[in-house]
Amino acid sequence: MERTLIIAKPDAVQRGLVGELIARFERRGLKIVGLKLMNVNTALAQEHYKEHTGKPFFGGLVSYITGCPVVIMVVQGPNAIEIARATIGTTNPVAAASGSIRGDLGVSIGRNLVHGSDGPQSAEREVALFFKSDELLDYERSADRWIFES
Ligand code: D4T
Repeated sequence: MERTLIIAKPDAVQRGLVGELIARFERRGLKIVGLKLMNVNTALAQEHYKEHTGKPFFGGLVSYITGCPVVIMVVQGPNAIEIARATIGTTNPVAAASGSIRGDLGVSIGRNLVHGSDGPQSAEREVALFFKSDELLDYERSADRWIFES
């Protein structure tokens, strides 16, 4: 069982695609265990994207993610990280497969709609950046945990 951080980025919020994005993760079978609408401040954005510090697109990326509200989610399920990344599609929407969020709804790498953690360590780090532990549901103890049983 894994948890991963998903961000519906400012362009997704502005384009009214939050419901569409949430629906795709839900329909895929992942369970929402945390959800909030928020403004990301510069310090949080720089921390979240710290692996990209110094890259040519870093400044634009930080101003983009801090410019308008975002919707942040934690989704959970077996292999949630890889499944969420496949649901999202490759970083550049130009190359993203049809059927993925970016392949169906995106056109530009700088406005690629959605973020998903890229591995177990980044998922753990990013979930902790955006959520306190008491803001997350514990599905393994909840009444509908049966949905993940095989
Ligand atoms: P995120 O992190 O937003 O889910 O995207 P990815 O995991 O798919 O891609 P990434 O970390 O390599 O890039 C982070 C973020 O930076 C933007 N970006 C990236 C950009 O504007 N220009 C670029 O050349 C690259 C590589 C898009 C996503």
